[in-house]
Amino acid sequence: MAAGNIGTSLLSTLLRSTSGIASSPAQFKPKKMLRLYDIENCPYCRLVREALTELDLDAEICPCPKGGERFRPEVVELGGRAQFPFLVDANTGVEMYESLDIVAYLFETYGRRPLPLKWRAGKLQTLGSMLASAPRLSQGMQARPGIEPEYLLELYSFESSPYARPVRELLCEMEIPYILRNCGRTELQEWVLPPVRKALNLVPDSRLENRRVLQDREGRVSIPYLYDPNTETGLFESADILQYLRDTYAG
Ligand SMILES: N[C@@H](CCC(=O)N[C@@H](CS)C(=O)NCC(=O)O)C(=O)O
Repeated sequence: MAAGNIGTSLLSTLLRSTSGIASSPAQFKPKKMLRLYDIENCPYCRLVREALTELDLDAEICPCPKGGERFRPEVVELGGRAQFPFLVDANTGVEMYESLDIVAYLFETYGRRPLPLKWRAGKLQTLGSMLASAPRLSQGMQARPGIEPEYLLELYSFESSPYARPVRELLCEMEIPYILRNCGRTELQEWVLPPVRKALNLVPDSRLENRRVLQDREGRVSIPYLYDPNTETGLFESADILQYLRDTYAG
């Protein structure tokens, strides 16, 4: 991946340095997958995805970039207006706008714990998220539709990963829906970069199911990881994933 691309992605990560990285899994997991109508570089949507990472909740992401026609009409039909994020929870029948309300809802319904202090200063979080969106300019904002896959792709990601962000941006621009498999960090060893981990033969014993699945399936955990059930392809490395998506699903 181009150095500038990863550089600005890293800057976004640093600007939200303590958010969307570490997980403290929700006590209660939804039976049916949550669905989030989302724009990757929307600062409000970012807050919801950060909370999903922090609670270790997976979600089906329906990308709604500006100019997109694949999922935006569904939101207007369900909620009455084109505003994002929009959460649909088939477990409780809840459908809601407003990022901070959604975050509070997720902590209350699935976290079953008081809203962490930082989330109570909601407006500050929104401001921080706006700063973090700035370096990425319009990446992950405007539609460049790709072919819609038959089965949902699965992306193993955590919100603040500078390498996962460009992948989510491209999926958003191409309006490719996917299952966001959250892989936040719970162990100290997970802060060690994968190549160093490999050299030192460190295998963190994660508490998170997604990380365990990845370790068992592929013998290592490195984020992002994309699994495409349509072609039975599994890929690490953001540059390879971006190339694969363009080669396979460009419109
Ligand atoms: N107060 C709302 C603001 C949401 C908002 O303004 N989202 C923008 C995207 S960043 C939007 O929906 N714009 C309309 C559009 O993209 O068509 C929240 O926190 O969720």
